[in-house]
Amino acid sequence: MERICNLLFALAVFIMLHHHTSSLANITTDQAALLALKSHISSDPNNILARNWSSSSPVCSWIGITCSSRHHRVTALNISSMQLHGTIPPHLGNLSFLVSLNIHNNTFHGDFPKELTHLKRLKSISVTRNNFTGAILSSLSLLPNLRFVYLSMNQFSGEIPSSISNITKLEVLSMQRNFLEGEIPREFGDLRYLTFLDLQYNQLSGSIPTSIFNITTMKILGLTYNNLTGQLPTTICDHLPNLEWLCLSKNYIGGVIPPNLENCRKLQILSLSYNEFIGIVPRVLANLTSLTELYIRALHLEGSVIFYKKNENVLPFLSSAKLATHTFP
Ligand SMILES: *[C@@H]1O[C@H](CO)[C@@H](O)[C@H](O)[C@H]1NC(C)=O
Ligand SMILES: *[C@@H]1O[C@H](CO)[C@@H](O)[C@H](O)[C@H]1NC(C)=O
Ligand SMILES: *[C@@H]1O[C@H](CO)[C@@H](O)[C@H](O)[C@H]1NC(C)=O
Ligand SMILES: *[C@@H]1O[C@H](CO)[C@@H](O)[C@H](O)[C@H]1NC(C)=O
Ligand SMILES: *[C@@H]1O[C@H](CO)[C@@H](O)[C@H](O)[C@H]1NC(C)=O
Ligand SMILES: *[C@@H]1O[C@H](CO)[C@@H](O)[C@H](O)[C@H]1NC(C)=O
Ligand SMILES: *[C@@H]1O[C@H](CO)[C@@H](O)[C@H](O)[C@H]1NC(C)=O
Ligand SMILES: *[C@@H]1O[C@H](CO)[C@@H](O)[C@H](O)[C@H]1NC(C)=O
Ligand SMILES: *[C@@H]1O[C@H](CO)[C@@H](O)[C@H](O)[C@H]1NC(C)=O
Ligand SMILES: *[C@H]1O[C@@H](CO)[C@H](O)[C@@H](O)[C@@H]1NC(C)=O
Repeated sequence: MERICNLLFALAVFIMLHHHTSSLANITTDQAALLALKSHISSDPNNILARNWSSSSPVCSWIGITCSSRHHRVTALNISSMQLHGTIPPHLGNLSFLVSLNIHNNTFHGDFPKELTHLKRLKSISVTRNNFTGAILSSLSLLPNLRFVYLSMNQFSGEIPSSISNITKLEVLSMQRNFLEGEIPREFGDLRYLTFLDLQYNQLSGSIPTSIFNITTMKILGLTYNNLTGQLPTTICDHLPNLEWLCLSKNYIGGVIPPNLENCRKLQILSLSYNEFIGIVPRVLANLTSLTELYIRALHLEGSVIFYKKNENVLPFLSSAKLATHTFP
């Protein structure tokens, strides 16, 4: 009983505090958060923020800041490509009206503060091309409105949290060129609006979860340069009517190349090189009329490299070619 009461009390305090902070927050709160960010920037070689983000001018006129006219609060922060070096302070989590956060192509480093999960209105986050380290926050799943997540080209490590599958509106997830390992969470199959999944250049292992091939909205699936094993399902394209790019080169995927690929009618780029496929290149791939690029490199194929571009009708020749069991020396 006592335990339950304590929990109820804690909950009540939490609700009060939450209510308290959000009702009193105003543009002054946003200004304080942005000035905290400014003070965490150790290098600003072009003096962009140093000159422009001054408390004597209105926050909404600062470079990279967009405010909503209705609430007069900061809705977008875009300080991309400014050669800024620094860390992200927890205060950024106080920008409670923020919808879009774009700091790509700077050299921010350190951890991603967990306070960013207070940004309940956030739809889009881009931190591509920075120097962030540490694990991908599993608590990103607490941001119910996220649709676009760009975390590529950093030094994030550890496993991909399966809780990301709880971000039900997610459309784009880009985590290329980090140090992610472990398996691709099979729960990703629950992401019913995902169109773009880019996990290339990591160290992911295990087989590709079959559930991924059930995401009918998927357009771009990039998994090259990982340690993926297993085989492709024979029904791979039964539920992928919109797939345009399937990039799987440089893994350890074996078995045959499924003739079912023919059913990905919109496929433009198919890259399968440097895997452990055996057997033949299915003749039916010639039926893929949208295909502009095909990469299937295998040792036992003539010239070793196969690179097909539209209008070079090499597919009939390929169809009977034998693929080696080991394609990379
Ligand atoms: C913001 O709220 C504080 C009190 O919490 C108040 O002192 C301040 O004047 C307000 N600022 C604006 C711009 O409304
Ligand atoms: C800051 O930059 C914005 C956008 O370039 C500009 O409109 C504004 O006048 C600048 N403010 C100051 C104080 O320099
Ligand atoms: C962010 O700012 C950059 C540089 O000013 C600009 O090119 C880009 O379009 C902006 N992005 C967004 C989403 O506003
Ligand atoms: C990154 O920022 C630098 C410096 O502002 C700029 O020269 C470069 O074009 C940017 N690169 C990308 C990919 O945005
Ligand atoms: C990124 O961090 C690594 C070490 O973690 C460091 O060696 C490298 O210089 C950093 N890069 C930049 C551009 O700051
Ligand atoms: C998704 O959220 C629900 C409810 O909060 C939770 O029970 C479940 O474990 C979460 N799923 C994952 C994969 O984290
Ligand atoms: C990935 O495969 C390479 C080459 O086989 C190996 O050196 C590396 O340890 C593997 N990494 C992981 C995380 O399994
Ligand atoms: C994929 O979808 C089909 C039909 O909607 C279903 O029968 C199958 O269980 C799903 N597979 C996975 C791995 O989710
Ligand atoms: C697909 O290709 C096969 C053999 O290459 C051919 O017989 C068949 O008619 C084609 N199907 C379609 C729908 O074009
Ligand atoms: C919000 O950010 C925290 C750090 O996460 C600060 O401690 C608070 O002072 C700040 N709140 C306001 C109203 O600025």
